[in-house]
Amino acid sequence: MEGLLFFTKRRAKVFTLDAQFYTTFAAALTHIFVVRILHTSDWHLGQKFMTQTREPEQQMALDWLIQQVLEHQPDALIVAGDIYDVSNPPTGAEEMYYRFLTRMAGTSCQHIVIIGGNHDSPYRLNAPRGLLRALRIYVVGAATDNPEDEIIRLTGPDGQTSAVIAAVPFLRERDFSNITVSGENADDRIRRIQLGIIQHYEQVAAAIGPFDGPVIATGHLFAKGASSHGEQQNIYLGNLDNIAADEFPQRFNYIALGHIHRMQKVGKTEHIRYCGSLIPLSFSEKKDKKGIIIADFDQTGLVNTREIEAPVFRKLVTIKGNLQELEQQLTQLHDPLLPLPCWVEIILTGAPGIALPDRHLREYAEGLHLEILKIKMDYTTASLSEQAPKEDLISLSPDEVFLKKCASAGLTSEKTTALQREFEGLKEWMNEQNFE
Ligand SMILES: [Mn+2]
Repeated sequence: MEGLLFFTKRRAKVFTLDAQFYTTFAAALTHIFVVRILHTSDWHLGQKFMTQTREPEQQMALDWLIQQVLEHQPDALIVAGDIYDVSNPPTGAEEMYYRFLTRMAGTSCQHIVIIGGNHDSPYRLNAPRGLLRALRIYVVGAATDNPEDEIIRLTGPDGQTSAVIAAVPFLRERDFSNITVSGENADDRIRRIQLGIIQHYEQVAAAIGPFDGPVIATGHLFAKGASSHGEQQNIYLGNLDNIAADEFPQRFNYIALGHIHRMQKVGKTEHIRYCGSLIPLSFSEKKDKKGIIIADFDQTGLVNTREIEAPVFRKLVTIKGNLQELEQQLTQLHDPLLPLPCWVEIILTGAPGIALPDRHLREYAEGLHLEILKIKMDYTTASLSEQAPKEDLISLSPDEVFLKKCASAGLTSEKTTALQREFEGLKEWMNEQNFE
C-alpha cells in the first residue's frame, strides 16, 4: 500500500513537473503514432524591411528548420503559404527556397506539401511543380477546378496510404465564381466569400473518399477567433473571419493554417492551428510567439501536437522617450555578442530642444552594434513642431500610406474599410499582371 502511495505521489510529481511530457508519454502508451507532420508557414522570403534585406535571418531560420527536421524526423513537411513576400521576389529568395528543398532531400522526410498564400504568385509557385512532384514535393499554388487535384496521399514504408492531405491554398474571390451575385452589398460579399471557402473545404473533404487514417487539411486564411496585430488585419480579401472553427468539415484530424503570423489555436480547438511565421515580419509582431508544430497521428487519426518556438535571430526593439532617455536606451541595447545587430524603432516623445534630433540620434548610434530603422517624432510644441521632419515614405508600407491618405481625406471608418477591400483587390490584380 505504501509502495502504491509512493508510486502515485511520484506520478503526481512527474505530472506537475512536466505535464506536456507526461501527456505525450501517456498517449504513446495507448496509441501508436504512425504519421508525423511538421507544420510551418509564412516564410515571406525576400521581404524588404524598409530598406533592409531579411536574407541573413531568413537563412538562419531555414537552417534551424532543417535542424528540426533532422531532430524530429517528420514523415511530411507542410508549408502553409506565403513562401515569398511578394509575387516577384528577388533571386536570392528563390535561391534560398530551392536550396532548402535540396537540403530536405537529404533528410528522412518523405513528402513536402507547399501551398500558395496571398503573398505568393500562384504562377511562380506552380511553374516547377511537375519537376518537384518527381521529388515528392507537392505544390498547390492556387485553387484547382477539380478538388481531387488538391488531395495528396502520403505513402508509408509499406507502400500503403498512411495519411491524406487536403492541400487547400489561399482562396481568391474568383475561385467562387460559381456562386451568383446580384446587387450585393459589402456584407453580402463577405458572406459570399465565407460560403465559398466553406464549400471549397466540403468539396475537397468529400473527394477524399473512403479512408480511415489521418486526414489533414491546410489553409491560408483568417479563421474566426484568431488574433493578430493591427498591421496584419488588412491581409485577406473580404477582411476578417473567413471561416469559423466549427465550419471546417469534421473529417479533418488536423488543420495546418498559415496567414496569421502569431502561433495559436483557433477557437480553443487543439487541432486547428497557426504555427506563426519563422521571424517577426514587423515591429508590431516582435512579441508574438512563432515557430513550428509537430503533429503525431495514430492510425485512426487521433492527433497529439507539440509547439516548438523558433529562436529570435534578430531582435526588433521599439524604444520611446525624450532625447536623453533614448541615448541611454541605445547604449543599453549595444550588444556586440549578438550575431545580427538588433533593429531599433525610435519614438521621440519630449521636445528635443535641438534641431534635427533624428540626425543627432543616428550619429549617437554610430559605432553601436545596432541599426536604427525608424524614428517617429511624437511631440508637438509651437516652436519645434515645424522642425520635426515628416515621416519619410520609405518607413511606411503601402497599406500605411493608403490609410493615412484615407484619414487625411476625412473618411469615416466604414468608408475606409470598404475602400480598403478595393485596395486589396487592386494590389492582387497588380501582382497578377506580371505573370498572366
Ligand atoms: Mn503571411
